[in-house]
Parts: sequence; C-alpha cells; structure tokens
Amino acid sequence: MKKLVSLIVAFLLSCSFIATSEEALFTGYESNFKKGFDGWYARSTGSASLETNGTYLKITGRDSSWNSPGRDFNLMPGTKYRFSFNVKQNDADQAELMVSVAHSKNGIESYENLAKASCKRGVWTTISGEYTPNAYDNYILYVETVAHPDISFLIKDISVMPANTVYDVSLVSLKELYAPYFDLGCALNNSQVYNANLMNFVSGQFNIITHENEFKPDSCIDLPESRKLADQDETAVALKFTQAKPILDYCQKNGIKLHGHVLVWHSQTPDSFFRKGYDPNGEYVDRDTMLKRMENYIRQVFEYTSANYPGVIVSWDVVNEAVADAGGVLRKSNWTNVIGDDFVNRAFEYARKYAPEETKLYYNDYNTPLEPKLTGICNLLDSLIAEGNIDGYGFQAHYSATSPAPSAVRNAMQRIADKGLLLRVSEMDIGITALNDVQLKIQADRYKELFEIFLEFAPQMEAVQLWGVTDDRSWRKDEYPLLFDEKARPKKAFDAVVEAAKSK
Ligand code: 9MR
Repeated sequence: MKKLVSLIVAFLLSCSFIATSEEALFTGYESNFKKGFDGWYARSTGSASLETNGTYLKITGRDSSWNSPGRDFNLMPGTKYRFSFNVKQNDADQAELMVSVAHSKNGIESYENLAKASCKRGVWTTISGEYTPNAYDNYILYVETVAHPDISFLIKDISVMPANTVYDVSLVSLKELYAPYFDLGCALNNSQVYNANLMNFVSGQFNIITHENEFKPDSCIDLPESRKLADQDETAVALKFTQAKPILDYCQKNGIKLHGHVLVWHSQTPDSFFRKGYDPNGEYVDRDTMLKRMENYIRQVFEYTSANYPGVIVSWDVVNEAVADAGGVLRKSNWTNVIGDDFVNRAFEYARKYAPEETKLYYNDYNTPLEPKLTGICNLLDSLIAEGNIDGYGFQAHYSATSPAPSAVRNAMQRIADKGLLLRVSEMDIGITALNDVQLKIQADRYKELFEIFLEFAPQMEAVQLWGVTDDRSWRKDEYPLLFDEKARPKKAFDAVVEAAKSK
C-alpha cells in the first residue's frame, strides 16, 4: 500500500510539468508556448523583443550575442537536470546557438554555458544536456548565440526535468532495521544537502551524517586571516566554517547526528599551516609552535561547534591515517617532521581537553586487516589507551568485492575490540569491476558477509557509515561501490544489507 501511494505521488510529481518560480520545490518544466510567453522575457539592454504564435517563441531586434529569451527557474542546487530546447534560425547559413545559465549569489551575477549546437538555416535543431547547479540565489536559463549578435531565432519544445525523478521513500529503512544494533550513516557533500528530495530519502535511510570534505583542515583553516594573526603570534590560527555549515545546519534542524571528520590529517591540510607566517615559502615552525597551532585549531573547532551546534556532533575522527602501509610505523608527514611521532597522542590530549564530555574520540584508518599495518595500528592504539584520551577505532572499509577476506576483517575487528574500544565502520564502499548482474551479485554477497560480521560486534559497534549514497556521486564512481545506483534505486547490495539484519 505504502509503495502504491509513493508511486502515485511520483506519477503526480512527474505530471506537474509547469512550475512557477514561487514553487518551493521545482519538480520539472515543459513548455510549447500554448499558454503564451509562460514567464519568458527578452534579456537585452537594447531593443530585442519576444513574440509567440502559441507554438514557438521568436526573438528579434538583437544587438549582442547574449541578447536572448530567458526565464527564471527555481532550480535545486545539487539536483541533476536534463534539459532540451529546439531552436531554429533563418538569418545565416550556419549559426551556433547555446543554452546558458545566469545565476547570482549575494547580488553578484555569473554565467555558465551549458550546451551548444550548430544550426543550419531553416532547420529545427535540438540543444540538450545535463546541468547540476551549485548553490546560488537564483537561476535564469537562456538561449544565446556564440557569434552572430544580430540574428533572430526561434525556440520551442522546452524541457527541464530532474534526472533523478523518483526517490523511493517507501523502501525499508536501514536505520530502523539496524536500530537495535548500531547507527547507519553516510557521507555527504554540500551540493547534496541542498537537494530536498535526496535529503528526504537520506534521512529516511540514515541517522548519522559525515561531511565528505567540508570539515577537513583545508576547508576550515583561513590562511589569509592566519597570516595576519601570525604577525603578532605564530601560534594563532584563524578558522572559518562556511563550508562545514550547510551540513551542520541540516543535521541540527532535522535532529540527525553528525560524526566529525577530521581534526588532524596529513592530507587535505595546507603545507603553509606548518610554516612560519603561514607563508608557503617560509621555514617550518618549531615543535612547540606547531603543538600550539594544533591545540588552537582543535580548541576553536570545539568552541564553535559547542556554541552553535550543541549536541549535534556525537563523535570525531581526531586523527586520520597516521600509520604507514608498510613497516608498522607512523607515516612520514608534516606532522611527524615538525612535531614528532607523538603528534597523535597530543591531538587526542587536546581533543579530550576541549570536546564536550559525551563526544566520542576516534582514531580512523584504512587497510586495517593488512599486516604489518594492523600491528602498527594496535601499537598506536595501546599508547593512546594508556593516556586515556581515545574512545574508539574507525575502520574505513574502502574494499573491493574480493579483498580483503571477510575472515581478515573479523580478525582485525576482534583484535581491536579486545582492547575495549568502541568500533565504527567509518567509510564503507565495495568496488566492483563492471556494472553487470554477476558483479552486482558478488558485491551484494560481500556486503552481506561483512554486515554479518559487523553485527557480531554490535555491542561495541557504534555505527556503520557508507562513504556516499548513490554510485554516481562516489569518489570511486567507476567502481559502483554503494548501495544505491545513479537514480537512487536500491541495488542488490541494498537488499543484502537488509537481509543481514533480518536474519540476525
Ligand atoms: O571522498 C573524499 C574525496 O572527495 C576527496 O577528494 C579525497 C581527498 O583526499 O578524500 C576523500 O575522502 C577520504 C577520507 O577523507 C579519508 N579516507 C579516505 C577517503 C577516500 O579517499
């Protein structure tokens, strides 16, 4: 019954072609000008004007290539749209026509050319393409010429439709199915959080979110402001949270937990952070200065989030990927070079000092089941546990459908669980080599086996988080690694994860 209702809703949505700019949710637009101008107007500072005969729209009197028929569209940032325009011109043997978008943010207008086509005199020609808007305050789609500033032309049969039309919110909910065992989460980026349809779907499936990139040091360190501070105090660092904010706001508004990723990492951290005056050509600072910069960074993240988002962030990756793949030792990085091998311990010390009492502090790494890395990770964890500042270990789990062996995953989990730490699977995805039934089945089987193992550790497992939602937006999109395909349709892997919980 629920399924039937959602199909009817989806059908009604797909029928509501005519959208106006007042609509909160833009569900698509089609026009053949039967109703007149339908919101289209001439973009021109000269004498360009529009006329319509109830089938097409004609622009005449142009004096610049940007003079165009244009219309306001209430597009949703992060949603992929397919558009199609039929165009015709009679004034030149050949002319290039182009669909473009004008958008503005805080009053500043900018433009993108989306698709073009070469049009022979008198021949209706289709210009089509796809467009996924970033966040702007408004959008105008328009048709202009590449050269030929003064020709007249016609447009008709216009369609601007979301590519992902149906998010099936009647699907069984993973977060509900796994509620007795652990949280189910996913990584998101800013453009996705503006997509209301996607987020409605996401919040039905998942109860914890992680920023894919926007809470990393390179997003939060304000280098120009830090340079100013360094004139007076080399230990000071200036932060900005403009990138982290949209997802934090979403979580706060919708009562969804957030796992913070990440405070200290060798990657996605500007090299200038480690240098005198934050100058890319400056010398590296000394250990004590860097320890203070690290402490000031961590302190300000917690001050900002505690003041503005109390209770939203339940856990943090304090340090990411500090152990080398070979040798069971720490990887060489700016952190080890400037501070030394105890940088991980100090990061946890500072995180504990400033984090709210209930916030769980994690060390997070990949390739955990592989020796000698596993032993290196265990040694590091032992030293952190001895200092009392760590709560948990995050298994990234960027796997393939054939590796690592599930038995190796279980073994690694057992070794770390035996230390009494909380566990989480922090960044799961399982790549396959091709998009076909055989591979999708192998992928599904591996998801099921691994989730069965995660369930064995349920008493210590806080969360399992997928590194993304749909395959097309994954950092490994060529390997189709997630539970939902590019149209947000559940894959066999989704059914397998459902099955693992049901058969527990
Ligand atoms: O998914 C992230 C991708 O968009 C970034 O380009 C990449 C840059 O390093 O980081 C990816 O996320 C990583 C995560 O932060 C830490 N573990 C490995 C993830 C995949 O590379």
